[in-house]
Amino acid sequence: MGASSRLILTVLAGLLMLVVNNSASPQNVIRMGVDFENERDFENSWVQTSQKPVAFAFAKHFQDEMVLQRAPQRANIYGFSPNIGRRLKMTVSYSDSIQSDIYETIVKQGPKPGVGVWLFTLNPMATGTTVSVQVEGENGVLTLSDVIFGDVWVCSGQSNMEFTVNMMLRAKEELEDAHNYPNIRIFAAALNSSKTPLDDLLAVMEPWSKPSNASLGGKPWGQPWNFFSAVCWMYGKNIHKALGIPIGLVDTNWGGTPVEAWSSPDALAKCNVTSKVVNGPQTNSVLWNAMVHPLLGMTIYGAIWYQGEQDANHPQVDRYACTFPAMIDDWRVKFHSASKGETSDMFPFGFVQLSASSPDPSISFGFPNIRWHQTADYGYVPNARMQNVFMAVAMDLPGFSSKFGGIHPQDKTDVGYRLSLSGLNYAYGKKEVCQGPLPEKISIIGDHINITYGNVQTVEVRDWSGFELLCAASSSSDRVWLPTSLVANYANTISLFLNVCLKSQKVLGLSLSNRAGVKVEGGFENMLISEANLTIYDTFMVTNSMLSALELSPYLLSIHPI
Ligand SMILES: *[C@@H]1O[C@H](CO)[C@@H](O)[C@H](O)[C@H]1NC(C)=O
Ligand SMILES: *[C@@H]1O[C@H](CO)[C@@H](O)[C@H](O)[C@H]1NC(C)=O
Ligand SMILES: *[C@@H]1O[C@H](CO)[C@@H](O)[C@H](O)[C@H]1NC(C)=O
Ligand SMILES: *[C@@H]1O[C@H](CO)[C@@H](O)[C@H](O)[C@H]1NC(C)=O
Ligand SMILES: CC(=O)N[C@H]1CO[C@H](CO)[C@@H](O)[C@@H]1O
Repeated sequence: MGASSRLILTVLAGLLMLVVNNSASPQNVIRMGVDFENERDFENSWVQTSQKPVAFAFAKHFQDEMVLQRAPQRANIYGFSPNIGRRLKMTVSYSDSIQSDIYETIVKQGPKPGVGVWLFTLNPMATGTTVSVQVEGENGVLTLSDVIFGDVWVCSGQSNMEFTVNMMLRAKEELEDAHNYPNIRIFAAALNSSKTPLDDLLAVMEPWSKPSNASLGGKPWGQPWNFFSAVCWMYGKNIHKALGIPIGLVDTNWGGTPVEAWSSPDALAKCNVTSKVVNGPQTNSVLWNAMVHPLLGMTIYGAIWYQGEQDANHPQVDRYACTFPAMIDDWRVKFHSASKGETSDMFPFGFVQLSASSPDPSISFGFPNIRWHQTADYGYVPNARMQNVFMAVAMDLPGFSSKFGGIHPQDKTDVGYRLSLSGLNYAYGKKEVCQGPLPEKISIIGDHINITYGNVQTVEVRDWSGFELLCAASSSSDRVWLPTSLVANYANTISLFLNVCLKSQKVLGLSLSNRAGVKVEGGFENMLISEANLTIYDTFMVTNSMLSALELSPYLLSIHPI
């Protein structure tokens, strides 16, 4: 917008304000919908689009029964109109009061000729407030009914996020229980891609609904990969039960897609991703364009993510350490800007660390690398690179015999529960045990090796067997995993027999069985740790992050109550 037209609009807005303030309406005039101070940010967020949403309409994800973001954030409601320059009036009516609030805004020129866009920013609304909304334009009235204010979470990623409630273990119990949570509302975007960023979803897979056997279980009944996401549901349900607040879940995910497809060109540029591979929904930025960009103006509380499998096999798997954190940064910047500052530019972002995919330790599919890179190579989150980011470990919850394939574990109950504990701790400031113990120090004396954990007072040992040491001679090909056992455990230290390795051998690694007694995939050979870093016969201290890479942490203190 040029300086002169900007000035004219500002004057016009002033006049409108006067008109409204001087009217004798009994309704409260809360706030002008157009906030000219943030105009430029908003403008920048509406970029070129191939769509022509010329009808007077809400953006597709504004529907009856939706959740809008509660106070202290202010929710945005937006849409399209052919009548640029036209004044719009929005009435927000409370379900429990005769009061209503009036808002005003003006349809602005959108990025495409003839396509106007409008946006209202509501007053902060208390938790649980229920309203109906009317937007009056020249061509009619748009309405939203049964809108409730709570926290809005976006759920994204690939197939393990797409994986539905009706595919999970305990599906029957979940579906039978669903109707008990009318203040959790669910919405799923359709699977669509686009070469250019879109301002509106192309289609909706599941309209905003209250949870029920049908809405959570998908239609037609039993069809997998439909709706609704099991991890998204379990996460939202646990947060709802813990805090008692309405929760809106916005499901936008697509199986078999890499992080690059969900990343804007800005995010990819940060990691020098320049490949121009065009391959359906795996193409760079196409899901960002069609399934994230249209949502940016909506005020949200946070996002959760379960993805990485598609990047594990990539020849440049190691760039995930850059692309994943860069995508999180970029989403935060863009949601913040397009929501006119209502969505935090550091909104909480939670993810599930990849589970094990094969019981054969020689088969790793690059999963250990991705697990490591999911933490920006720190081994834990939050960390200096990934702030306000939290995760759930899933390494010990594999689904080797899952009927949907070994990379799709069916136990989504535990994963969703762990992620919600982590979310309650990091996104809501509750004190929850949500981290496994992180090894801080390794010491060797004689034939014992001590591992001391830094972030816990006591380590609970559930099984004294199941430990293995990776013994290696000088040649790197000459390595063998040999069983060993605990000899003692002290408050936050465990002590293991070391002498299963020969005196001439180095100890390169240590592994622990999962709670089902299954040796999970992943030797230390797969990790980004060279032999030199792990000559622990010679070195008493190894860094925290290096040891976390050994994936010791999930096993000794399970956060799951058995
Ligand atoms: C859920 O819906 C399916 C399909 O309509 C039906 O077979 C099943 O009995 C329903 N379950 C409950 C608890 O209503
Ligand atoms: C978007 O997805 C829906 C649902 O799968 C499909 O019907 C529609 O054709 C898609 N639109 C485009 C433009 O791809
Ligand atoms: C990207 O390329 C530039 C220029 O070659 C280089 O300075 C920068 O370190 C690279 N960044 C990454 C993340 O590889
Ligand atoms: C292991 O830790 C225990 C408890 O702190 C200590 O008594 C023991 O000497 C340690 N052993 C080694 C080999 O460091
Ligand atoms: C983290 C760390 O100490 N890395 C070192 C591992 O060993 C290689 C080879 O000696 C070093 O180059 C790394 O700096």
